Amino acid sequence: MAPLMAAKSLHFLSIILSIFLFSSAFTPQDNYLINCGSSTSSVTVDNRNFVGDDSSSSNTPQGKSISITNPNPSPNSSALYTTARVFTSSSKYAFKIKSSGTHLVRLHFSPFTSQNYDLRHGESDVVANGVSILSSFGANFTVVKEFFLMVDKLELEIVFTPSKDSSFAYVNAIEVFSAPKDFFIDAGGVALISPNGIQEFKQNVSYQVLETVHRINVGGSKLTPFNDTLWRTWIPDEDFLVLKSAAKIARTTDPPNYLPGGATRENAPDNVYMTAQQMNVVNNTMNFQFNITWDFPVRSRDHMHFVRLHFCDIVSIALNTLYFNIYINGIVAYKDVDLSVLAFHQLASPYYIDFVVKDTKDSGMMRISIGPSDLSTTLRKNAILNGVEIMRMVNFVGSARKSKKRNLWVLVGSVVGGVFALSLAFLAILVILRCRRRKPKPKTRRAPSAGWTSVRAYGGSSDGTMSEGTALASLGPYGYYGLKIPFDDLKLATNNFDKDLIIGSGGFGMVYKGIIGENNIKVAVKRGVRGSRQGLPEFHTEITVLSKIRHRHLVSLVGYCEEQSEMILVYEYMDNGPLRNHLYGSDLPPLSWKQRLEICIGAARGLHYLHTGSAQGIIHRDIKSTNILLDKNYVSKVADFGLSKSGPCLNETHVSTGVKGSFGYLDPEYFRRQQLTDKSDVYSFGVVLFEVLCARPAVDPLLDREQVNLAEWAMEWQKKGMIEQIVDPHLIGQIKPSSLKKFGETAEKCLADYGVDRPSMGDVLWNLEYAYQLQTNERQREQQDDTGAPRVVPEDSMARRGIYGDSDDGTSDISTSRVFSQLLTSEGR
Ligand SMILES: *[C@@H]1O[C@H](CO)[C@@H](O)[C@H](O)[C@H]1NC(C)=O
Ligand SMILES: *[C@@H]1O[C@H](CO)[C@@H](O)[C@H](O)[C@H]1NC(C)=O
Ligand SMILES: *[C@@H]1O[C@H](CO)[C@@H](O)[C@H](O)[C@H]1NC(C)=O
Ligand SMILES: *[C@@H]1O[C@H](CO)[C@@H](O)[C@H](O)[C@H]1NC(C)=O
Ligand SMILES: *[C@@H]1O[C@H](CO)[C@@H](O)[C@H](O)[C@H]1NC(C)=O
Ligand SMILES: *[C@H]1O[C@H](CO)[C@@H](O)[C@H](O)[C@H]1NC(C)=O
Repeated sequence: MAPLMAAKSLHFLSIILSIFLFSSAFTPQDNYLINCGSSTSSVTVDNRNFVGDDSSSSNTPQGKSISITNPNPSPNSSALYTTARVFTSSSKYAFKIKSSGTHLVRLHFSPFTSQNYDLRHGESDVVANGVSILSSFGANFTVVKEFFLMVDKLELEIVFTPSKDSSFAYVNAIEVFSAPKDFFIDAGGVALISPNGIQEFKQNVSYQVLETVHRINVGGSKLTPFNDTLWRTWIPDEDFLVLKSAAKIARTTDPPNYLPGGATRENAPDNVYMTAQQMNVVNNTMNFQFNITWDFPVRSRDHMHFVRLHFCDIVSIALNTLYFNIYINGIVAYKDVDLSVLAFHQLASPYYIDFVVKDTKDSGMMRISIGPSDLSTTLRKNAILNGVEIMRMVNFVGSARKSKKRNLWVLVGSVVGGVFALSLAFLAILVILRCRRRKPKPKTRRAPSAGWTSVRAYGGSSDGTMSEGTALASLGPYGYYGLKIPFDDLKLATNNFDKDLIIGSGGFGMVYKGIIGENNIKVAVKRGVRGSRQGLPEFHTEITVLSKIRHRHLVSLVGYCEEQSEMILVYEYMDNGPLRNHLYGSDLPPLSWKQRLEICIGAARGLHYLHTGSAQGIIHRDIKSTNILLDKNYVSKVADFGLSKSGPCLNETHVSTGVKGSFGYLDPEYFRRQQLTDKSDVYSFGVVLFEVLCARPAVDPLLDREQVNLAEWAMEWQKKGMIEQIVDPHLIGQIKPSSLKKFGETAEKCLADYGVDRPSMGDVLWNLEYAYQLQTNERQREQQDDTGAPRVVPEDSMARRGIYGDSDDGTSDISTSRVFSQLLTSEGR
């Protein structure tokens, strides 16, 4: 009981720690919060301190202005709104900028009447670093205007000028602060939705100014600055729903699984991802042919908008069951969205997709719909949406305008009209590189092996395509010397990166199926997002690591291409895709117990080789069932070394780069020691073993609390000696009790809390082989094996032929001999 409790509390601790690690509050590098017209040194609003801007402070604007105070402040209203600064001519606030990049600018307007001014009659023209962000702006009630703009200089100037119809301008409060890094990143490839359909914008217009128009917590309640990581306000979606009865609110109480590469808490707070609208399907026989539609008022004609849609699959009970379409203004903007793939094969993992929308009509609305995809099965048709942000693309900073900047703020009133027209000529392409999402693929069909859409799916095959030899010095089967492959050949191999050939997507970019060389050999071509800063180190790591190792159970690198800022890795093709797809969440036939054991043994062999076989001792760091791929003969291979690090330098690099493993597989010891070791791989592999046995994801947030985490839940049953209770129903009656016992014990040892208590991969391999022997009882056949070296897994013919030379390091022979002798003496271990 005590160990169980300890394990549980440890697991709980690790959850707390992981929440802590992933959620350290955002602290902007530049952070100016001004309480305009106030002489008070500081007032605290939503946990932030706003400072006054009277003449004694460093924030005083240059130019003619007056501080005024509301003689009758409403007790309800914010402390910020009891004072205002009134400008009777152009006045300028100048903010020193420490960190260049996107900044948020919020201007608060809350009109009141003082002795000399009725602020309801004030109208402001506002220019920020030469860009007109507001023109003739007046308000009869409190309004907060929010802008995102790139500041790449040492100063941000905000100039207030009375509009030509008014004698004064005013403002109550100003916020200027740095946006989180990578909030918007130029990388090209965002979809532009217009009445002409979808186009891809290749222009790189990084200096766009965005004005927030709508920020919606779909299915949820109003969120105030107090609740939001960037002090934003989110409002409910109800009033925008065209047909309320089409939608039904979905809610979860579990916090979202923020994953590296996905959306962050800064993109939207937990509460946005914990609620959604889904299709209100009244009964199971009902026709699913309907959409959920929202209409958002916008300035439509001649305006462009940036739209960010937030998703988090809190409705599915299994992966790869939810497919839906997104329509914007009646155009298919994204067909067959598969959040399981986009969000790294985890449910309840936040993600978002960006669009640029252009409307030529004057409807005054932007219509966003979601509806079921043809890919989903009738029983599970659904569509969800968690959040919407719509931002008007205000302007651009062109070089021509920059040169005229000195006069600009005087002339701004007359310039503004032309600016709106001009802005049409410039398009913003704002992509979150971090999430590396690609533009929507309206015509993309899923590849025939539909499940083969792992985040970092690629692979090799063991079917003999390598048997011609890939010695680096000789002409390989692909017709190349060495590993470099010309870009043109890859274009040819993939039909110019044909979308229909996409077989996977994720972290690094897209994965295409290709046919290469004179022998028409199938390959997987992993093309990095161009200009991806984050991908480059992983790209080089992968080339370095993979080019050095050849092993039957490790995915082989065929070659790479680093021309014209392309980063492409080419692997052999793995016909049967990731192991996970054969376990759950797809229509693939279930694997037999014998097959599963063979697959686990193969993967263990590959890992064992990584840990011990090469000179450096490589730690994989991201072992999971999507990184174990199956070739056409169901031989398993470990894939994805992009995250691998060799042992010795791990400590420093790791701490500085943060958690890179996957949720649900991560070594709990990581939280104590901030360090991953080869025993961390053993832990992750233990989770995979239980995944194989129970055919369910490592983390399934929609299950009951005690079942959410597979490691925790399976360990409980294993320790009670009742593991058979949670075995995949497909395996019932197939597994011999002795084999199950051995397998369960092996997985249990892998999941020991402390690395030192876990077996080495060599021991794991040995025990799995024993479990296989107990299942198949193939003693006679082995004794007949005339080589005298009994094999328990399918014949390793290539190693026999010496193709992989000394890479296949012979440890397998040692371990199988041990198994053999153990069998002969009929002892357990
Ligand atoms: C102040 O709050 C009360 C209660 O919440 C509300 O009835 C009243 O209308 C509010 N007054 C103003 C001026 O907003
Ligand atoms: C505010 O109200 C005044 C008079 O009450 C009106 O003249 C003005 O147009 C209104 N302004 C806005 C922006 O609605
Ligand atoms: C948001 O913050 C307010 C306090 O301002 C709090 O009362 C409310 O419960 C919070 N809402 C959520 C959803 O966290
Ligand atoms: C359930 O579906 C049937 C068949 O489409 C339909 O006739 C019936 O009205 C539905 N029930 C409800 C409550 O909508
Ligand atoms: C959903 O909306 C789109 C765009 O208006 C439309 O083309 C499609 O037919 C609708 N789907 C259903 C099932 O009504
Ligand atoms: C586009 O953006 C990249 C990265 O931000 C930058 O290096 C490049 O100079 C930009 N190109 C243009 C034409 O602005």
